[in-house]
Amino acid sequence: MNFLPPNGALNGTALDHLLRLNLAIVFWLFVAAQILLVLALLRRASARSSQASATAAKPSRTLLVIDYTALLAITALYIWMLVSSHRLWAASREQNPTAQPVEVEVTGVQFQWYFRYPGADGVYGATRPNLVSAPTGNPLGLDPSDPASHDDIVSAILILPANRPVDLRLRAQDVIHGFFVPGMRLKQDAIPGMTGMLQFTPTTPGDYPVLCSQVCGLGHYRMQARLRVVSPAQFETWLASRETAILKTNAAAALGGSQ
Ligand SMILES: [Cu+2]
Repeated sequence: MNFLPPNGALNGTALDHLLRLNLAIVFWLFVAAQILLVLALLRRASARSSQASATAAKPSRTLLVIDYTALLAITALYIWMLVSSHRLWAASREQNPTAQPVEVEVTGVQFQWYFRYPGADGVYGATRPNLVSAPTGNPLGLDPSDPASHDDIVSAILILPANRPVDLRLRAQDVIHGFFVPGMRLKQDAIPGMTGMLQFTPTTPGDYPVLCSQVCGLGHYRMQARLRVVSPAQFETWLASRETAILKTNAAAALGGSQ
């Protein structure tokens, strides 16, 4: 039975495996706990009905040893679950150290996701909260006085090349949003005033929904975007076309300003 959406990330299969294993472990622990609970109730009921003395109902030494051994085993199991999941999370960073990562900044705003690419200079331009103005085409508040901001690409769709590691910077403008891409097995909160980091490697081209997993306001239900994984060549073409469009807009603005 597969209850998960199709996976498009490099470490998705390992994450799915760990998720299923952890679910199976906690399921059987739950079943065992219920059985023990019922057995304890039955034992107490039979002791009462046979009018046994209080000493007879006392747990034996063997039972105590079994109890503490089980407790230690369960603690060790939980520690193993914690360590194995953390190791897998950390491994996503080291999967392909030779390939140059794609850098994208993700910003959550009520009720929209914005994706910013640093452009040809590889540097994110400065942003100022007082310059934020979605109606005039500056939803992130890019500061035009910072030259590094001139080639920054702001997009409503997240386009990424297949088989290249991705470094995401997570930000939020207003409230806590949850960046959630089920198809990439990614989920992390975007918190105002903090920059979160997230790494993954998309492998399978296609479209994947980007959701918000935190109830962030009345429009939370429509806070959806799209991740499109394309071939490296298609990605470069898209980047170049966006760069050209931005340079044209900048040139037109400069011309308008000088007149
Ligand atoms: Cu949200």
